[in-house]
Amino acid sequence: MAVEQVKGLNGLEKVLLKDSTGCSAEVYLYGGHVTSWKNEKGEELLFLSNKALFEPPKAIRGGIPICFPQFSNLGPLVAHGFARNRIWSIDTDPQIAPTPNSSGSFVDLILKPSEEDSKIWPHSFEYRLRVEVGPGGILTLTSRIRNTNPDGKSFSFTFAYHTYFSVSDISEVRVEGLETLDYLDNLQERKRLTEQGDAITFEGELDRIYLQAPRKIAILDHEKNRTFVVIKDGLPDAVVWNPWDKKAKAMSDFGDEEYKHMVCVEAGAIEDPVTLKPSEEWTGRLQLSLLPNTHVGGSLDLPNAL
Ligand code: TA6
Repeated sequence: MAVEQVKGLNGLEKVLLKDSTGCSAEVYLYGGHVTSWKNEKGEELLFLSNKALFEPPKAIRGGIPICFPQFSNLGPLVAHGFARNRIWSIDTDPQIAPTPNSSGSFVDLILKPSEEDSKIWPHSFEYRLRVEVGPGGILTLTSRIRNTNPDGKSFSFTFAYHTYFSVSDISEVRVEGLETLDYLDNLQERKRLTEQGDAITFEGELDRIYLQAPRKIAILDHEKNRTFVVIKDGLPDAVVWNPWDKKAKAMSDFGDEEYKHMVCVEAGAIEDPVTLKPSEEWTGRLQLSLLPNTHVGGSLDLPNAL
C-alpha cells in the first residue's frame, strides 16, 4: 500500500495510490480529479485526452471529473458546476473510520466553498471525497456532502461522476444494464424516450441520461476482451456519452479521433436533485472494477466480490 503526494503536470499537486497487488490510481487536488486508474499489469483503464489542459480554471478532459453542485446546464451555474474547477485539500479530519484491514490505499480530500463560490451558489457545505484503490484493483470514490448552512436553509444539488473509460474501439463497445429504461435524449432537447435495444451500441453521437438505472452497469470492450463494471450507490441515474466526430472536432482539448477510444458512463443524481437540510449528509459511492472477459450478459449477475 502506498500513498504519495507529488507534483503533477504544470506543478499541480497530485496523490499517487498503489495497492498491495500493484494496481494504482492518481488524483489531482485540482478538481478532486482522478486522472489515472491502472490494473496490476500497469494498463491504463481511464481515458485522458492527449490534449487535456492541466490549467485552472479549465476542467481536465478525461479521468473522472466531479460534477457538483450542478450536472450539465441543469441550473444557473457553469456546466457541471464548479467542484471540478477548484483546488481541493487533503482532509486531515475525514470523520470516518478507515475501511477495516483493507489491502487498498486511499486518500481523503475536502472541498469547502470560497467567498467567491458563495456568491454564485449561496450555500455552505463540506464535500469529503475518499478515493481508494484495491482490494483487487477496485477503484472506489465515496462522496460525502454535508449542508453546513448556519441559517437553517436547505439546499438542493445535482451530481455525477463523469467517468471517461478507455476503450479499444467505440464501435466494438456495448453497454449493458440500461435496457428498457426511460432516458432523456440530450440530442433531442432532453425528450423522454424508452431504450428499445438489448444493449447500447455506438454508431454516432450519443448523449443520454438514463433514469432510475440499476446498481450495476457493464461496459463490454470486445476487442480487448474485458468488461468494466460500474456499481453505484446513492446515484439513481446514469449518463452515457460519446461525442463522435463532429463534437470531437469542436472540443479544443480533445483529439479529433479520440472519440474512437473512449466512452463516458456517468453515475449520477440528476433527474431528482438531492435536497439536504442543515447538518444532513448525502453519500454517493462509485465502484469501478474490471472483469477479464466479456461474458457478463443476462442479468449482470456479477461475481459477489463486486
Ligand atoms: O455528460 C455528458 C455531457 O453533459 C455532454 O453533453 C457533454 O457536454 C459532456 O458532458 C462534456 O461536458 P464538458 O463540460 O466537460 O465539456
